[in-house]
Amino acid sequence: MTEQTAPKSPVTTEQFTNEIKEQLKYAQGITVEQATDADIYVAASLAVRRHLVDSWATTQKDMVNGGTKAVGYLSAEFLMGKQLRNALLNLGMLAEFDDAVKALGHDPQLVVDSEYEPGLGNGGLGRLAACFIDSLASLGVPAFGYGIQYKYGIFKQEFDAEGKQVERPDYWLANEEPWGHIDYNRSQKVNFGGQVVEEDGKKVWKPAWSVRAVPVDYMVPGYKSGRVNTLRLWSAKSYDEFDLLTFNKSEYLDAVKPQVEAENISKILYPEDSTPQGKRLRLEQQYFFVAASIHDAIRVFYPGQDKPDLTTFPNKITFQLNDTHPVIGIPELMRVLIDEYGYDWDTAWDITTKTFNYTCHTLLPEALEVWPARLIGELLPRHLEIINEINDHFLEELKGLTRDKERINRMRIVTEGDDPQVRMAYLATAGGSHVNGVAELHSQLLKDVTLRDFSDLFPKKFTNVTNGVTPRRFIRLANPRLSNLITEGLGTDKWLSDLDLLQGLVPLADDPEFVKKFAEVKHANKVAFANFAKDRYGFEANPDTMFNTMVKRLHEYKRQSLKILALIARYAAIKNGTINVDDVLPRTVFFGAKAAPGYYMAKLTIQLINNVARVVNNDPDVKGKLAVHFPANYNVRLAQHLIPATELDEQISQAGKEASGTGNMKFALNGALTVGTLDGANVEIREKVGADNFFLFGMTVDEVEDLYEKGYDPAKYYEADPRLKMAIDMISNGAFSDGDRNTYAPLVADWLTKDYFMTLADFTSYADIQYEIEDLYRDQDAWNRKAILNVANTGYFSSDRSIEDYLERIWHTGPLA
Ligand code: GPU
Repeated sequence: MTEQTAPKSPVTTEQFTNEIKEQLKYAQGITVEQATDADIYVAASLAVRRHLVDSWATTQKDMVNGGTKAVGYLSAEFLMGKQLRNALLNLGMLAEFDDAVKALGHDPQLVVDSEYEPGLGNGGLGRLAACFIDSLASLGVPAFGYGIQYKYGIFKQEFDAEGKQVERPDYWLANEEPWGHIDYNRSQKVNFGGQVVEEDGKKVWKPAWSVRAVPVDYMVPGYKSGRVNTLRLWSAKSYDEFDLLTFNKSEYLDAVKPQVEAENISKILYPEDSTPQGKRLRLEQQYFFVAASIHDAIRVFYPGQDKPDLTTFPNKITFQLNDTHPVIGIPELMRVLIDEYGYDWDTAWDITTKTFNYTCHTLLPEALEVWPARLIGELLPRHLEIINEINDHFLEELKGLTRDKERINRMRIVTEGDDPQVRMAYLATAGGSHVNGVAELHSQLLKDVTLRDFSDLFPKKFTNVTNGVTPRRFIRLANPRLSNLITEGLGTDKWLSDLDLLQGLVPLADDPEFVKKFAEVKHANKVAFANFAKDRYGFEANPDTMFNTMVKRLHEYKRQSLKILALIARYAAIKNGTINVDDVLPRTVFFGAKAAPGYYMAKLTIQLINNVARVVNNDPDVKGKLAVHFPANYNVRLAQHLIPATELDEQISQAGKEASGTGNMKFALNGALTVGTLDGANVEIREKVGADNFFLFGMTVDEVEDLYEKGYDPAKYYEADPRLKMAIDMISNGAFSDGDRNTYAPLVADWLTKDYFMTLADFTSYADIQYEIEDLYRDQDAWNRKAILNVANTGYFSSDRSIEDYLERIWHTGPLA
């Protein structure tokens, strides 16, 4: 008997069937006979939503009245994934849903599939925000996620006949969207432009234009906590729906112009990842959602009060800045406190610094946002004044802490010169209580390198919170077979809200019966993925080969090029007989990656991967030994299918460049082994699972630094390893471009002359470790034992644990009573 602690459904199948029928009839005006899968999806979602409403209302009430400080997670991205099954899981209604939908004559899978995935994020940063709000709700901590309801999410990726990435708009709101509730009665006014004037010795901002921020609320149900939090995404609307004056002059198009311009603010998610855009519209977006959120929090926590005592604000809510995108919130809160509520500078600064905390998600210096002061001045003139004043006060404070003038100068929030720049990471560090990195190594490097001066003078501000992922979506929903086996092995399903319990599986790694079952689960997942891939993408993947996956944004530092070079080397070796075909371990390699539309090298890498896949998959010489697939448009849904089927995961960034990674955690928790560098959270994963159960290769951070210092010459590595030479030469000779030698010339030239991320220097150790990997894989029992130990020892990487660390180290709050 296993202990079942999962939530119990509030309804019977029959009741739920009737609720769906009611929604169809009254909300949609559709008969059961007329209903399509998509109609059933909408009806079921609306019905499910009704079961959350009471808890949502009590959670809000308890939050405002209860005196427990809330968390406001300010993030330009929330990459939520599909909502329906997640809500069903948290309500304990998965089975009732399946049965009700069947009773109505539909296939539950098709109904669930008709939900269109909201892609309101780029990658790791946005998905982390989604995991965090899930965990906050599951821990019963009162919280708001605050962001933007982009009309167009991350682009839909397609590949053209040449294998190049083509971006298509993702107009997700063209479909009925039952989860978001638009609340016109709680809109906020957000101002832009104009100038600052003095009136009675006071600074007064006279803005030139305003946008109406309308909240769209998503319920965030906790697992087993009985709490439902709010994700409040702002949508931009115009105040001048229709300019009558212009219209009367019958200039119809001009009449709607202000509306079009205002609504542009929330029109599109910037598809940049780890590379800031520096565009005016982007700054408008940032200010838009942050200003609306701050005013919203004041409205929520001081209802109906004209003159609230905002010195208590930091006891009501703590704002976490998810990277630098919301940092304009610091001068905004200062402005609100001083200009709107009449506080003096010092009081306002005290409130502000107590309210904000900043999470940094990168080590790439070029990824830290910097805004031209001139642009801020045009859009937000009062904020620029305040930022300059913050800078002045800060420099004064520094003079009291150090005599090192150069250091003080390096730490300027606003740089000097004709075209001063505002460094948002510095503003965040100065204007908040805590700064955290997202993995041990990353936080250490932040202190030692990126924010060294700050950590020297304000050591107490700096801390680490290692990232995590939600086990509800990424184990229970994505991998029901493994979930059942874990519950069976542990004798309880409690691990879903206490992931450290996975430790109990350690002894089972030596139980042949359990190992066999684990192997069966993995194989069944591979078969299921092969079917899904055949159906969705039209390719055949052989489940009797090793499934080896690299999924993440396409970026040079992540080094998809290392993987593709090693793969080409392997292909070449089979073809020219360097390795005997019979000795080759059959492998199927999966890639998934979007490149920022303006990132030339990344897009060329995508083209190369697609063409390697084309050549390899059509070559009879390697048939059954090597296959490469690159399903387009990697997203949360594809992750949920592919991760559980993967046996070998690639985390091969240059050491010191990946802040954390979160895919690495999802794979380990789903029983894949990792081949990886000592980078980001790989370091901690390896510590937890044990060095024997992790394939480590490549240079360390220190070795990378030394090599940069010595002078790195990639051509030397090309000459030194014949496998690498062979792979690069094949590309140069047009093997993957129908004989054309120019197609990939820019990639090859970069590798041989620059190779900033040292792909070539790590090639040999990466190619060598493949033998170790394959030897182990040949002993399936030994492999599965290690895979089980990965599952058993990675409970630490639950986002519940991350949130507990934030509560203890940064937020100093907890669950509602
Ligand atoms: N990350 Br900066 C993004 O996804 N986008 C960004 O713009 C920046 C960072 C990622 C990091 O690259 C990744 O290592 C980390 O796991 C993730 O944020 C969440 O912290």
